[in-house]
Amino acid sequence: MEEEVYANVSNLELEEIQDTSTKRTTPDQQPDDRTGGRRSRLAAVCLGLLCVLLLITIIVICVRNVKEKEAMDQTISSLSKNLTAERETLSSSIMTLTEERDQLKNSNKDLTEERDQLKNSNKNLTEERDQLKILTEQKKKDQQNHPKHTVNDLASWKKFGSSHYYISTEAKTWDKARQNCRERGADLVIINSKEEQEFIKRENKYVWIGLSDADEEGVWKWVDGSPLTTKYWNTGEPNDYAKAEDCAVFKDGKDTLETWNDLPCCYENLWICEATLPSS
Ligand code: MMA
Ligand code: CA
Repeated sequence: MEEEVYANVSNLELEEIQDTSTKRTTPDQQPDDRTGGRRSRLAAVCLGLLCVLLLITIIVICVRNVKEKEAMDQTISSLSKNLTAERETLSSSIMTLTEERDQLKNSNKDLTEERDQLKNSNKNLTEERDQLKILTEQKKKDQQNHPKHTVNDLASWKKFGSSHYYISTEAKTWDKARQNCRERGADLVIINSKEEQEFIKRENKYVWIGLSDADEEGVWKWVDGSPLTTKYWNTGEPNDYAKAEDCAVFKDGKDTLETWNDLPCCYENLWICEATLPSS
């Protein structure tokens, strides 16, 4: 039964199919079918062409992309090379600068030490100089207070009162004469009594004495700085002749006790030194 039913159905279907195919191949419908076939072929060709065009476009884009990527890669690698080189240069110059800085630090340290040493030695030298100054002053004073001359020297000096007197045998200017007296631990004579004036007059010598107004015209002072009180000026003296006479001389061959005259200090005369013995 079942088989019969299936067979009937199959027959029915077959008939239907045959009907349809008979309908399609109707002679009235033939030109339409040909045009449709041509169209679909044309469409297929167009589609194919489009596919080819698309493929070509895709290939072109791909090639271009690859080329661009290559160019970009090259640029990047050259940039990175440059940067690496620059970084190396910079790091080497940093190293050099660091070394230089360290050297400068070192030399600065050395110079600071040197400066401190120089400061120290300057301080020491200044102290030494000041000590030497004091010693020199002291020596000068000692020389004045304790004459250098020995007993033998003194034999050629003339004693009067508590002083010894030396009369030179050569002539010098007033300043040089005074210097010579000081070198002998004495100074040019200071006459501060009538007895002393008489004593020197007896020597009968034309000699410089320790009296001058070189510091202030008309103000006569002895070499120890004391002012002139007891005076033995010759008549008309001191006259500061030609406004050029600031040093006093003791004239010989005078009848009176007034024997002094003022003369230009640059004249060369004998001189007389006076030394006071150390009190001890
Ligand atoms: C004169 C007299 C002095 C003066 C001397 C200078 C001879 O004396 O004027 O006072 O000092 O000349 O040579
Ligand atoms: Ca004079």
